[in-house]
Amino acid sequence: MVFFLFLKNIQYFSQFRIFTISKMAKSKFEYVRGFETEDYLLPNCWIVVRIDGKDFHKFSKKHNFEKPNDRRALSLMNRAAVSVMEEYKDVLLGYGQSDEYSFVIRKDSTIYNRRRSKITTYISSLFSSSYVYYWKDYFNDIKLKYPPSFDSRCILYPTNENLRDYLSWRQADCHINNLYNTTFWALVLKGGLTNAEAEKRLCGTLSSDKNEILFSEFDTNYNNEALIYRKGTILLKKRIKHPTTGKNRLVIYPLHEDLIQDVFWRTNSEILEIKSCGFYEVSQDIELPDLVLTQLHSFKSSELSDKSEKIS
Ligand SMILES: Nc1nc2c(ncn2[C@@H]2O[C@H](COP(=O)(O)OP(=O)(O)OP(=O)(O)O)[C@@H](O)[C@H]2O)c(=O)[nH]1
Ligand SMILES: [Mg+2]
Repeated sequence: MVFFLFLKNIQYFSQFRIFTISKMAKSKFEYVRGFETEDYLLPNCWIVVRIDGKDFHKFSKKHNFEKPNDRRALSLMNRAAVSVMEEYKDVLLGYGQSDEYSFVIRKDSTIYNRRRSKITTYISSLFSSSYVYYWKDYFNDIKLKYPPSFDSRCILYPTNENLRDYLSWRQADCHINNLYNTTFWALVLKGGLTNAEAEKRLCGTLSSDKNEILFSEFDTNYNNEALIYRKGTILLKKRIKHPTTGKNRLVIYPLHEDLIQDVFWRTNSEILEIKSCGFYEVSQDIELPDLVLTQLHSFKSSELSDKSEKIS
């Protein structure tokens, strides 16, 4: 028995390449490793990683983001999120709005032995570096004035209902903030109010009041505002038919739809069924989103098989 335990220990330590039969060879500092704590996530739960930009009210000002929404900034967020989803095959869905992105990792994932710190730090650092890497593709000659950073947290959801409610919460938040910001900036930029006056005017108003202000004072029907602003962006792994070659290609496809309703979950049933991707019928009369076109262009034949393996 003692010998058996001894053998097990050999196996354990050799994994960390510190095994040595002689105790003398270990440094006297080795004991500090014992202070490190393990942080394994519970099995069989959906893992959601949400990243959020640090001080983006300042970052957006410094870089003159358009108000209330800057299309370039949102597209760059989506591009960085695609990098994360290309790298991590267990991420089944991404949802982004404003300066935040949520990534849903399949509940049966064994990624990094489900170690919380590995998962959150790798995802936020890949997101941050991709944001910087692709900056010039979206902002052209506008210089990045300082390096942005994103925090990251990890939340576990034991049921499908909890997961759906989480995503519904983020999308409802997107709607509430966007309606507020759209009305606020209409009052300031078109109505000539100061920021403080606009804030006061909106204090205590309901959604219907804001809709009415937009409609009656600024000739704006909120329901006609772009879906990307009102619903945020849902990224899903989909097989689509390549428009020119006719071949099936696996891409990360952006949708700007209502994910609160059942129909979204029926149409994209692969998510809750924990399948690695679904099929997306691209209608003949719509153009593929730029985000998909860039993925198709970057698929050189050799890279393609690599990438497909990674994310299928
Ligand atoms: N003008 C403009 N601002 C944006 C846009 N997207 C995000 N922002 C700014 O980013 C902020 C994001 O909100 P928060 O994450 O709550 O605020 P934060 O300043 O990032 O603060 P922390 O996340 O706590 O560090 C918004 O309040 C806006 O000021 C955009 O498209 N246009
Ligand atoms: Mg933020």
